Amino acid sequence: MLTWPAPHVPQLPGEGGPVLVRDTSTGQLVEAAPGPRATLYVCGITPYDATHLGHAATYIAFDVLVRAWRDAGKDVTYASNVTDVDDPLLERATATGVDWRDLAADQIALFRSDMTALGVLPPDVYRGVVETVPQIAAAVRRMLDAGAAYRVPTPDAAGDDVYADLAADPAFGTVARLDDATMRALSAERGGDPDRPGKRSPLDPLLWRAERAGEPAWDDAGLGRGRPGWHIECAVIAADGLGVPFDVQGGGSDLVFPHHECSDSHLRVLDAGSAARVHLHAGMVAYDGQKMSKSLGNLVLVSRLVAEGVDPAAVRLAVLAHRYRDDWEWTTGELAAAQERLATWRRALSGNGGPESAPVLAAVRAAVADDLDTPTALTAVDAWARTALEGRVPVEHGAPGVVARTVDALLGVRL
Ligand code: 5CA
Ligand code: ZN
Repeated sequence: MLTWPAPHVPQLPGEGGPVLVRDTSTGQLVEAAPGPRATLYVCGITPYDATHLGHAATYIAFDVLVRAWRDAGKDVTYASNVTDVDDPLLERATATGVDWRDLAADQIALFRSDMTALGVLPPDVYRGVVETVPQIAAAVRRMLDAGAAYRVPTPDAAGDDVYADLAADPAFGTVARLDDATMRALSAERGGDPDRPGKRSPLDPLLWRAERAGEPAWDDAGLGRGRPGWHIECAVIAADGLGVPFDVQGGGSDLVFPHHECSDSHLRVLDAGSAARVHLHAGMVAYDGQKMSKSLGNLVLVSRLVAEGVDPAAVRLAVLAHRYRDDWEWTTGELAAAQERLATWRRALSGNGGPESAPVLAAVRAAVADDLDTPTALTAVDAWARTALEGRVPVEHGAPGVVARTVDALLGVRL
């Protein structure tokens, strides 16, 4: 799958230190990638509606992680997916009378232009489900052979659906650590089918859906015609792209359960016990009092803001003003505050000299390394800009250049 152009990342003096993040599963602060390599998988979009600010916030959060790792001298491999065939996409295509492939292609193109505008570093491995069907089918067959999956006859299809047998994985439940009733409720709410007759256990997730009339399907000699389930897609793309175990599994907090719980389980079953080392989740961005979501339609679109003439750097600053793991609500006030901050920074950076740059670089580095604390990073730059504009301190020649490169390299904000 085509990505988008990589923004230029300026070089900074010195090197960043270890990046600590709070693991969703344990609540502990841990080093995100202890070795010289860093591997990250972030769940990509389901392209049935335009990128909204919630998606943007999640991808900006992981972009800050990648930038911090690169600044620390790590060799980073970032993998992501596009869920370019799945129920919500097919339902939207049917409802609007558009071919599902055209709907996906249009929305993926829009996502690329949004990510480009926001200066998000593109993934190194970027794969759609459609182009990965043979590998996913092979993984499902391996799970069947290993006794970790089973077939469920389907009255409305020629073939069988295939489900994962979660009883084959003793570690199931260790990602989200939820009780049974909560898991069941979230499964029903987020794409699962706990009440489907014929399953061994209500939470067992779909791996392969036998062809139904009017739905896209692919041939597989072992499984019959059908299409992949959701969680197995991310397990296969992550394992192919990064190998296992990999360092960080990421996405928005709506993916903790069942999605990451199940994709990790599939990874463990397929690859002898290992999956992601750390789980990291971004909070949900709300609008008009509810989680911003394509299904509710309460969307603030990045593309619309940009079309209205809003500087994408201001959108990025508005997002970075919040701790990535907090839930927060987008308001017009958020944007106005970010625009004002951007204008102040630009004024402060317009001269050749300014207050000492090294403490700002150190403060921004320390803040992002502390569980991606971007609000504190912004405050450090604010303080520098305020002092610069007051103009009462001894001036370091070239300081604005270093501060601008710090903000660009570590926060992705182009001044
Ligand atoms: N394709 C799947 C993941 S494999 C999917 O969830 N797609 S999505 O388009 O619905 O979401 C894309 C990413 O944006 C996911 O990481 C999701 O957790 C995140 N996301 C969705 N809504 C919000 C929101 N309101 N705030 C923050 N992040 C969000
Ligand atoms: Zn995913």
